[in-house]
Amino acid sequence: MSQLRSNSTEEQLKVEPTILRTDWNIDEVEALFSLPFTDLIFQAQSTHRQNFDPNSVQISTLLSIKTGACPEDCSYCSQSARNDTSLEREKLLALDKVVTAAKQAKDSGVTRFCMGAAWRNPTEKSLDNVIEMIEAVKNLGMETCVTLGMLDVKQAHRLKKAGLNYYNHNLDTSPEFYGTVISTRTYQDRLDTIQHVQEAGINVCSGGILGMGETRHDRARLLQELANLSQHPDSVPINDLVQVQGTPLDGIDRLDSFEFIRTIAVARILMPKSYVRLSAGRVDMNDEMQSLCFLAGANSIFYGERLLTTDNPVENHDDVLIHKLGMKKEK
Ligand code: SAM
Ligand code: DTB
Ligand code: SF4
Repeated sequence: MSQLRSNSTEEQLKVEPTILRTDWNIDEVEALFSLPFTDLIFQAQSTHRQNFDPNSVQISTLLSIKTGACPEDCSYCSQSARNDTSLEREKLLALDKVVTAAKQAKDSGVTRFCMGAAWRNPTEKSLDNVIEMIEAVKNLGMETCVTLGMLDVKQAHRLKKAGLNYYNHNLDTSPEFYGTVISTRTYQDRLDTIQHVQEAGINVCSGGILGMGETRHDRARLLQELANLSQHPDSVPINDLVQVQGTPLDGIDRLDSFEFIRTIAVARILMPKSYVRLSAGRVDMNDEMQSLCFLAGANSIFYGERLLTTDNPVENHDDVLIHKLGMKKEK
């Protein structure tokens, strides 16, 4: 005979109607992380179903428009001039190359095109060039996203005027762990850029990287910081560290898969209406793990065989997985 659930379990599984909170305290966030795995996934999936079509996945394609020689010292990054990686540097791409790549992405069903530049921040001249790219990609009928480093208020407004849809700027990790990963830009600098983007009326894409040697407390603090911004980011990329030879973080112990999935689930619960993107690191995840991430509330991926400088699953593999799961690409 099946056993009846205890009242306390019933309590844990009760899903409240969606309220967008920006006042999460760390004990609440850590309590979510500590739930039994199936209870956590159940709660995340229930939240997800209240706010999204659970079988739909948003897809974006990335293009590196300026590669390498970055003055920042992010210890995970292939593009920092301080990291001795084998990456070939490239100046800002010509407009026609960007348009060709965007057209290709559009032909394979992608609706959002994201352009990334290895800058600490854009100069006014380089922003002029990026604005031309944004306008050209928009003319193809695609949504645009860029990630260019720090922005001041005026630059954020210029991008808004150009019609930019999303700006990606990650917090990367907790404020406490941050200093062990990057020293050339402060956490507050990142918060300031996000605020400038939000105030200009551009959708914010902000998340972080897991598997850099941080603790569960740091992962909880990262999500708490994101969820307690004055407005939740519209999209929250959760990256699994891609270990790149020549970077200080190469060779670090990989994060346990269940801990990664738990982090996705907690992000979904804290930020119920945000797209949670299963971002870098998918080449090292099997299909079952990615499926659990979708079950935990991830509903967006980068699609196409390159991220910025590293590999991503080939399109055909993602198409087969999406089909196998009975999911569809969001239009
Ligand atoms: N240079 C700009 C900046 O850092 O703001 C924009 C591009 S940067 C490559 C965008 C984001 O990619 C970083 O904030 C980081 O979260 C993520 N990223 C970079 N290298 C990564 C890696 N090896 N593994 C996982 N995520 C990575
Ligand atoms: C984000 O959070 N992940 C993307 C996007 N925003 C720009 C970048 C991932 C980069 C992975 C390492 C690389 O390919 O260089
Ligand atoms: Fe430069 Fe961005 Fe890489 Fe940091 S993450 S080194 S800022 S390209």
